[in-house]
Amino acid sequence: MIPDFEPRAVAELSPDERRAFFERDAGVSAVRGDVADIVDRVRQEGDVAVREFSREFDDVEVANIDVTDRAERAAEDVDAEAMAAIEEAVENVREFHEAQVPTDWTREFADGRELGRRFRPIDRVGVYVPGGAAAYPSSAIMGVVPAKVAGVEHVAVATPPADDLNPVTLAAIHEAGADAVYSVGGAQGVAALAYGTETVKSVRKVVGPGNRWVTAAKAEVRGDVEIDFLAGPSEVLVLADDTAEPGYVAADLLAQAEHDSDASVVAVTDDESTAEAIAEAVAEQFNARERADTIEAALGNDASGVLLARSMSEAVLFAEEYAPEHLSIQAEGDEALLDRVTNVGSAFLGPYTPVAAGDYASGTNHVLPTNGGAKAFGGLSVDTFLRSSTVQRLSADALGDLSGTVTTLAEAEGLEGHAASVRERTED
Ligand code: HSO
Ligand code: ZN
Repeated sequence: MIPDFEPRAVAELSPDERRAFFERDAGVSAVRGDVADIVDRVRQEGDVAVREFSREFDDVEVANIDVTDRAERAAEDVDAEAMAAIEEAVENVREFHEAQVPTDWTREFADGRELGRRFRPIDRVGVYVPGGAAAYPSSAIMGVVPAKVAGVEHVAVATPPADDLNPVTLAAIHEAGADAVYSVGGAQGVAALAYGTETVKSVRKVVGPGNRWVTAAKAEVRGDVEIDFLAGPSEVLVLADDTAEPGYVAADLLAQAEHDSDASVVAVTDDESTAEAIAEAVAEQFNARERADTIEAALGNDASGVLLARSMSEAVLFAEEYAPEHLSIQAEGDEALLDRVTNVGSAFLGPYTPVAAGDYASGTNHVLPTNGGAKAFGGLSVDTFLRSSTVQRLSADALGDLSGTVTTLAEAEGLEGHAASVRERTED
C-alpha cells in the first residue's frame, strides 16, 4: 500500500496541509549561489569553462561542443518505429502551433486614425533539452517546433553531453528543425546559450524545462536575455465524479508521478467510493510501474493525494487555487466545470484524454506553468517566439482632432516640447 495515499476530506485539511498543496515551489533557491558561479565562469571563460563543468558534473570529456552534424545523421541509428513516432509527433505539434500564428492587422479607430499591431519572430533563440536523468526527445519537439513555426531563423539546442549521445533525442532535435545543436547541459548549457562562447552562438531568449540547476540558471540570466518561465516538477490535478473510471485517474496520477520525486499529483472527487477506488487503483497499479522509487516519493509528497470534496463546486474551487500545470476532468459536464477554473496550464477533458497524449503527440505543448504559474501566464506557444510592435498613421484632420488632448496632457506633465511637436503641424 502506498504511504499517505488514503483519501482525505478537503474540508478537514489543516492550514498547513492546504499550504503544502497551494504553495509549491521549483526548489531552486538551494542551488542559486553555486549556479551564479557557474554562469559567471562560462560568461568569462567560454568553452574552457564549458568543458570543465562537463567534466565535473557530467563526467564527460567533451570533444566537440557543436554536435549539429551528429544530430543530422542521428536518424540512421534510430529504429523505424521510433522515427515514425517522432515524425508524427512533430507533425501534430506543428499543425497545432501553425493554427496559433497571429496575423498583422491595422484598423481605423476614428476617421484618419489608423492603428495596428504586427508580429515578428525573435531572430535567435535557445531551447534547453533535458538529457540527463531522463532523456526527453519530446521536449525538443515542444521547444523547437513552435520556434520554427514562429519563423525564428536560428534555433539552437543545448542538451547534456554523454559518451554516447542519445540518438533518439538527437534525431528528434533535428526532425523538429533545430539549426544548431550543442552538447552542454545544466547551468553551463543555459549560460552558454545566453552569453555565447567561442563555439556557441548567443541567443536572445532561452526556453525549455530542466532540473533545478537549469531552472536556477534561467533565473540567473533573466534580464540579460529573455526566458520563457521557471518550470518546476510536473503536476496533475484530476477532477473526478462518480462517472470517472478510477483506474484511468490512477494511471494519470502515476504517469506524472514518475517524472520527479517532487512531482505533485492530486485527484479531487465529490464521491466517497470513487475516492476509495482511486486510492486502491493507485496502490494496485503502483506494483506494475518501473520507476517505483520516484513514484513512491512523489505520492508521498505533502502536495499529493486523493481528496474528497463535499461537492464538485468545492472540488473546482480547490483546483482554481491549486492552479495545476495539467488539469484532467473526468466527470459529467466537463466543459461546464472547466469554465469555472481559470488557472490551468493545459486541460484534458474526458476519459480518453490521458495527460500523456499531450505530453507526446496530440499537438499541444507540454512546456507549461507549474507552481501556480498558471495564475499569471501560459505555456510555450508560438507567441513565446514572437515580438509584437504597434504601428500608426494619422491624417492631418485626425491629428487636429487629437491636438487639444495631447497638448493639454503634455503641458500637465511640463513637457512643452511634446505639445510644440503637435502645434508645429496644426497651427499655420
Ligand atoms: N509531463 C511533462 C512532459 C513530459 N512527459 C515529457 C513525458 N515526457 C511536463 O510536465
Ligand atoms: Zn509527462
